[in-house]
Amino acid sequence: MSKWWQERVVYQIYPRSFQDTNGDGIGDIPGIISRLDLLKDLGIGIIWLSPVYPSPNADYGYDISDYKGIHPDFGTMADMEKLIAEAEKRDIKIIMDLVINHTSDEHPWFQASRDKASPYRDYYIWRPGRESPGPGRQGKPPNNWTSFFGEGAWEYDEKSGEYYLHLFAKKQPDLNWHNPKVFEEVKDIMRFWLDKGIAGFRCDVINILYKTSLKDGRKKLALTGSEYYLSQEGTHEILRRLRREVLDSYDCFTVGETVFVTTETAKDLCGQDRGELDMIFSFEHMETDQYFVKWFKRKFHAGRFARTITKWQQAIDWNANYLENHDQPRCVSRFGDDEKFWDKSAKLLCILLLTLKGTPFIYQGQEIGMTNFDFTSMDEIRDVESHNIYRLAEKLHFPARVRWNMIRATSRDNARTPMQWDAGPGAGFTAGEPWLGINKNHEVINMAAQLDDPASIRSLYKAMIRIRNMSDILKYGSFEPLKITRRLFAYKRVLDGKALTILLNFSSSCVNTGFTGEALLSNYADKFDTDALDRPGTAFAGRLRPWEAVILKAGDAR
Ligand code: ISL
Ligand code: CA
Repeated sequence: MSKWWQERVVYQIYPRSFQDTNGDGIGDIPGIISRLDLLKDLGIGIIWLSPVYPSPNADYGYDISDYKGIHPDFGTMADMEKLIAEAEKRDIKIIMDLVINHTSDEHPWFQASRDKASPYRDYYIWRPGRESPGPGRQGKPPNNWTSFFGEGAWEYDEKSGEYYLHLFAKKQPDLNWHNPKVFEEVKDIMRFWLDKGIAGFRCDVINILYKTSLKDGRKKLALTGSEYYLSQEGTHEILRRLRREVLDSYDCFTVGETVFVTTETAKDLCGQDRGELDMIFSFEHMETDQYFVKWFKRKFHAGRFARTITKWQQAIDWNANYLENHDQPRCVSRFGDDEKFWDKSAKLLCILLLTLKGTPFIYQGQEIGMTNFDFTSMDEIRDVESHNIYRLAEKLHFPARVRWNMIRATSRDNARTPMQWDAGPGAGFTAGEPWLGINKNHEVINMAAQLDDPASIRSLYKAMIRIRNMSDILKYGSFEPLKITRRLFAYKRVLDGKALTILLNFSSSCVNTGFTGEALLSNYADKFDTDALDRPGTAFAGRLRPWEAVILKAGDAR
């Protein structure tokens, strides 16, 4: 009944920022291999590797120019094969990023496709300009769609005299999923990696593949046109066919990154009877601290956050749970307190993530409580999205201070600064000049400082991963909300008459929860034991200290 990918915890690696071994300032595959023992020690069972394929890096690997190669910055195919083998020795499976909504404009398919007579023309979505008075005249873009990165979604190509669609950066042309040849190419790519021993895929923006029409969309603040491509039936059909024709022949799983899904549309993408994806990343809990788009920040409200998590826990059989990834600001800076209660709030978020129902995904650095960056200007930012949005805000006459605050709070580079291994000048990440600035707080927040400290954030992650791996209640128990206020998130996990109650205080003051019982684990402990759930606990009278998180036995309420 249960599947291996429900029993294991996933760790996401953003290779560029994980571990450099040759001093070029860029993380590489040998660096990942050198850290496998440490990941094993943490207790993870699956690695999700963000893209390592050749790419001109307009979007750092999410613009792929060769799906069957390895970017020389990261190493060679032999390094990749060694990584798969070394991981396997340690019983760690690897899933790779599958980016098939778009390619790089430097992919040979796209280069060929710029020629109208090429057999590759139809691999992409080309249209003549509107109101263009004649051949060779550019005219206006074919429709009013806007891209995820804030610009228009069409780019004019001089060579072929037409526009191509790009829902992300202009160096990321969208593939044409109406073309059966595209489908066959992707099947071939998937088999190539599965045959090498990959255990599945994280499928990038997978619910926007199929565009039903290229009509003008209803004008919106962001993503005008999305009604023609979000979770369309054509996409469902593609997913079912990829499952039947490729994935079913391997012992693997898929997790889809699905944008703008509701609990209802999500069920169609990952419901067990659908034969599409095994689980999905949804975004709704990540949107609870914003107004409409992520650049308009709204004060974090724990109640709103907890209600959203609860809704998804109850609606979906098996969620892909996450609080961080390479696109999101650091969770301790966002949902916790990265100053006075840095340690306790990072630990509270650890307990939340590992006690929810579903597969937990931990992002590199989260296990030591890495925080948002401390950059001071746009010159230090590398992310294309941040630069596009900054320019757009400039066009809209937003004052410089407002623009910078938007970027500072939301930039994807917050999560992409190099991994903080130690307090040295290159943070143990590189002996050279890092491709992206290292947070100055690495002198305090780093792996070396936490590894042997039994009370560290990292020690709690290690203990909680083992506890979850051993606990059927935490893996398979139902999720039942108990109480949600502005500060308190209380829920129960129940299996075969046994229960655990989880109490989380999302505030810097004390909270009376109204729950009493036997506390098995608290983030205030000075060491974290993996057998915490099996030993007698201590009496809990109902009061949580600032940012305290407690797991109670049986869940005796009131
Ligand atoms: O960053 C975002 C969330 O706040 C989104 O706009 C993001 O671009 C979207 O979730 C899609 O993300 C994925 O596809 C992009 C790539 O830039 C991201 O890194 C990737 O995770 C295009 O491939
Ligand atoms: Ca390197």
